[in-house]
Amino acid sequence: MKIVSAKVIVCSPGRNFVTLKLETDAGVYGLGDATLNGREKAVVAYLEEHCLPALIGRDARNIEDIWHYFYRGAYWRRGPVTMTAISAIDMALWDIKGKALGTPLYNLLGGKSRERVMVYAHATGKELGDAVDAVGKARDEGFVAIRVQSSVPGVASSYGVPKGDRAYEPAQKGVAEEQVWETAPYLRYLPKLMDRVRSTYGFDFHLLHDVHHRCTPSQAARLAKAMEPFDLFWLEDPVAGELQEGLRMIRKHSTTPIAIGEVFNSIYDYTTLITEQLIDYVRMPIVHGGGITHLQKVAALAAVYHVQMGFHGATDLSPINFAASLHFDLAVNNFGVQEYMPHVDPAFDVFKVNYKFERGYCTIDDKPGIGVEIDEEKAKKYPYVAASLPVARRTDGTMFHW
Ligand code: CS2
Ligand code: MG
Repeated sequence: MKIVSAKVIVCSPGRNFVTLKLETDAGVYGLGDATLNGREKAVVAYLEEHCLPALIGRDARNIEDIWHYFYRGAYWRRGPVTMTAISAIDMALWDIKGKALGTPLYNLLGGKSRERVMVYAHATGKELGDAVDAVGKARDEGFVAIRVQSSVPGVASSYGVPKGDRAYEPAQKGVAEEQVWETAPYLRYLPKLMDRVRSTYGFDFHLLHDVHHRCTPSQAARLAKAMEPFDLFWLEDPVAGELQEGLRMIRKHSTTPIAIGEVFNSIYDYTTLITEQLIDYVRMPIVHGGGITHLQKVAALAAVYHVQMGFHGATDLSPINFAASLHFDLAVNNFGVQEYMPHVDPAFDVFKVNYKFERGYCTIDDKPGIGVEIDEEKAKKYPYVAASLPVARRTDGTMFHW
């Protein structure tokens, strides 16, 4: 089964998405998500200049060999752009394999370990009261896992709070917006927010929070300990994860479960974190972490150390990635939770999806492969818009983590 054509489809139905389409001489084609928020065109160039020509003529059935061809063959190892390109190729090849065999992707990953996938909602508020109300709304919608974020009094801008009434989208047109952040008021504020949530709604649902890389290891250790009375399902990205041993400090002081790695892109970002049991959940998504082939290896290593999967699932990852994540989540034994941010309606004008949300869980149908289709004519209606993620500075102007 030879690959006879390969192309990249860029569109912006509500936000930018990059999709790879591989077609074979058997008339079967596959789709892969290649979206990297704020760096979309870098991945497009990487694919078009350095991958697509080398894909033509290859046997689409040889997924493992093609993965290593583009990983080792690049010579320059890893990084988000390279690994997102490899992820898209890998997803498209698994999509082809499922379609060629007439079976949904989860069947190729060991079949179902569960019938549905627990997902978590985003509950966000400009003020503490709004955030608490948003938790109530998510509970009314049936979510059993809810992430809560809010603005921080005295801090100019906080992660995760939408502007106006629009759906949350961090990337804004043009050059990066410069936001101002301070961690000290956040450390004082967060326990108040969590206390209000738990005292309002109790403990019969999973409560999550995303620190978004903004503590030092000692601050994170202090925060994780302060969270213990609120029984979090996880505290996400407590520190910038490049320094894997930085997580040791947190583990020494707290039993609050830790999730990390939405900005990671290979198993090597996790080796210390997993083998020293410094984390509880893997966040690295299929679209940035080397695809299904590589995430299988990550999940297997994680399982040995009692670490579970908790894929990133923000709306800046396309519906193709979300569907692939659901297949993966259905199959792995060490599944934790799946992030679920519904895409805006224009996205579903372009992407025809095969999954649905129902009272706190997602299910996916038995279409062969990943099962999402792209309407290329509709995609042309939504041209690419250059956009950038914000940057963050401290109040004295020092560059910080966004
Ligand atoms: C966040 C993301 O969903 C999350 O956990 O960390 O919203 C992240 O900020 C965006 O995906 C960045 O593009
Ligand atoms: Mg996050």
